[in-house]
Amino acid sequence: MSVSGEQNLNAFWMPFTSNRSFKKNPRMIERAQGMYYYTSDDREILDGIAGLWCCNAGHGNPHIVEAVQNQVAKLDYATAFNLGHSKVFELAERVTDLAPEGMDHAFFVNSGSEAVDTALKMALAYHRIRGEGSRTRLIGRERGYHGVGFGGISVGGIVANRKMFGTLLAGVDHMSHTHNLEKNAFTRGLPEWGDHLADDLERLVALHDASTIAAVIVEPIAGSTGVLMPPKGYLQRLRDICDKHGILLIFDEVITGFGRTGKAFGSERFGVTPDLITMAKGLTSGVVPMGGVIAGKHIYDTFMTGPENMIEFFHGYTYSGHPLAAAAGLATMDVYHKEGLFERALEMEPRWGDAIHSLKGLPNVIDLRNLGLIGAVELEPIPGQPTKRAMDVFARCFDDGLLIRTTGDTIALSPPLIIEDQHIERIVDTLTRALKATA
Ligand code: PXG
Ligand code: PLP
Repeated sequence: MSVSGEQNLNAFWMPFTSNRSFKKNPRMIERAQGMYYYTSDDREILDGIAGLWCCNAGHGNPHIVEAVQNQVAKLDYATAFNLGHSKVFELAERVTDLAPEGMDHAFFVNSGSEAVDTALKMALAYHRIRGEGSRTRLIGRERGYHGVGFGGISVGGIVANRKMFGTLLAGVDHMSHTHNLEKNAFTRGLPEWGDHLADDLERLVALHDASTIAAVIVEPIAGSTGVLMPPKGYLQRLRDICDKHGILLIFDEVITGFGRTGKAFGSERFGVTPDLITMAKGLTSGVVPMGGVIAGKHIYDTFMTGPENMIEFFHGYTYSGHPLAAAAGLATMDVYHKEGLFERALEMEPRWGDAIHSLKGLPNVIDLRNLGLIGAVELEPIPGQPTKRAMDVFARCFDDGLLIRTTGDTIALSPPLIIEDQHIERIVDTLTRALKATA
């Protein structure tokens, strides 16, 4: 604090933020409860994005708060390298119970980015152990987001996240994305057109040869790049092509996990089982940082084949399986289960979809998309000023008591799964006012 009582914002270099604009006109959050944030001047802000796609159980859930408080007093830290504490083993069981059949093992990390790096390394090592060490190539997709580690930005497909950072990982290629407004605008749920886009993987197999490809990573629904729904049948077709060529399929479920689609994982919602699932965010409802990878039994068993006294996977983080994160994760699983939040998301989906699609016809709205408790409003960009229109709507909404997220000129919505009809109405009313005011 400065002598005048004004806080100095200069020292903190803010992530993914235009630091200079923010520091001229800061938006400071003081506390949160349930569906709401409260600003430092005590204005109530409806959280339309569950923090950042993570607070699926809402803010300040007393069961989760108490579990973390008790844990910090009892066991603050213990390494998971050659030591164990019971909660992390229990969490692995709870989480794999929610995963598709045969996905029986969970590895813990601290974020989605670390989860992605971990899954990519598991895929490479898996092939190497099986004597297929030539499979070193990793395939991502245009408009994919897989966090900000070097692995994640290499397989990711966002040019701004890549272009500043040199040559990235070698031996990565990308399939085409699936977003097509000419064919699919204003679709509810999954679009009909586009499952053949999975065949782009065959093009890469023809180019590189399957014997060089280790894994394909995709988000079941691409979140950060504007909420892009997989066309009907696309994910299954990708699975089939991977199987045909011995390529591992990784679903990055950092956003689609833990009820966002109305099921535990997008894999279940879409009926397609990958070899590896990455997770984070909703794993602890955002309360303590934690990510992880869920591996199929065939992956884990492949690693468990060398001499028994040897480390099987030379990988792990100081905070892998941190006691506070494990306690938060366990309490979060309790809340999801006791409050039936995944079922609730599925039950709310039709009303949520109606609300999103009621925005059709408002100024500059060129597409509306929804599934589970995810919604997207795509806006016509202002010519020569991409992202400005959406940022203007963001600023208006915030001043009017609603937090949304924008990416490019798309508004993304992903409320806590405890959302009620009155909150949905408020989201629609506030967005309507903002869209009209910024037209
Ligand atoms: N994979 C996916 C699919 C994600 O959505 C990550 C990996 C990385 O997770 P961490 O915990 O390292 O951030 C993410 C993160 C947005 C937005 O605006 C989304 C994310 C992060 C920041 C912003 O949609 N997702
Ligand atoms: N850098 C140094 C110097 C370290 O000693 C360690 C961990 O021991 C790391 C980086 C990695 O940190 P973390 O395990 O938290 O990812």
